[in-house]
Amino acid sequence: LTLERDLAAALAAGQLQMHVQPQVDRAGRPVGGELLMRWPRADGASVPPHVFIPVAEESGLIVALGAWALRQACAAVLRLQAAGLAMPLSVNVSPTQFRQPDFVAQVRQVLADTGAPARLLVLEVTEGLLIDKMDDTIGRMHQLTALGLRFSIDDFGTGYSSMAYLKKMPLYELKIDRSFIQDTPHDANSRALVQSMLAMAGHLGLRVVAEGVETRAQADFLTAHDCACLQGYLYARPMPLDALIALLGRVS
Ligand code: G
Ligand code: G
Ligand code: NA
Ligand code: MN
Repeated sequence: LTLERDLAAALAAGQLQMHVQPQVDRAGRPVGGELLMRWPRADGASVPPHVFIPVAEESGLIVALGAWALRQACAAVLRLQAAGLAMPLSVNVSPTQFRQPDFVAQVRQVLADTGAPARLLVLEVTEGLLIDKMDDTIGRMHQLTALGLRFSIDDFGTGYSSMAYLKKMPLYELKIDRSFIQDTPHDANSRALVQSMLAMAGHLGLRVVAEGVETRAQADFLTAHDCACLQGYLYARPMPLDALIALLGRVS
């Protein structure tokens, strides 16, 4: 309860931050990024999102938090574009946020308010979104796709949903969960699963991002099996947007 109250206060006081973790292509060139929320507390301690996001989900605060995240994502896309670094950015959308009756209207409004190009925004949703009200979810996804946004399935392979949704949904991308990447290439089962996910995505025409790439051996295995995009500590940790702009400015 204290955490919930502190989080609401931090949001109101403008103390939350959005960091961005670059995503790179097979040659290691940055091609996009994922926005990740950060809550640095006044006392110097930082509360990790795997602690505060579930609290926000429980309390409903995720709706306000998610609206803020979406606005931040639009601002970040515009700032990158202004720096000559136009690239798509992904933002996590929680199931509760997505199921708000006015979610599509909210997205339309934030695009109109900010002038951010929808084609540079990717919404990351999890398989948990697909457990119920599948038709409603798909309908919304089509409405948002019509606005120009794209969808990514986050933590792919860890949900309990069937794969039937893959043939019904307007998807752009799968993100292979880092638990599979972690045990690749040394563990034969993980290797087989990653290879199968890459092949399946290829046949479905979906882009794949491998999450949590930490070692050269993992990157080599993934690129050898046609993984288009890699994200992880091997390349960069999540960082403030200014740091990314400085980094990319030096590279290009
Ligand atoms: O940033 P990582 O370091 O610790 O994130 C942990 C978890 O928090 C991940 O599951 C991630 O998807 C989630 N998360 C991070 N930022 C956001 C956000 O802006 N919105 C939502 N809904 N989840 C987020
Ligand atoms: O659930 P989601 O995929 O949105 O969360 C991304 C999470 O993964 C964030 O917490 C981010 O900080 C973390 N992360 C990103 N790259 C790496 C990595 O290479 N290794 C590990 N262990 N975590 C990572
Ligand atoms: Na994510
Ligand atoms: Mn993920």
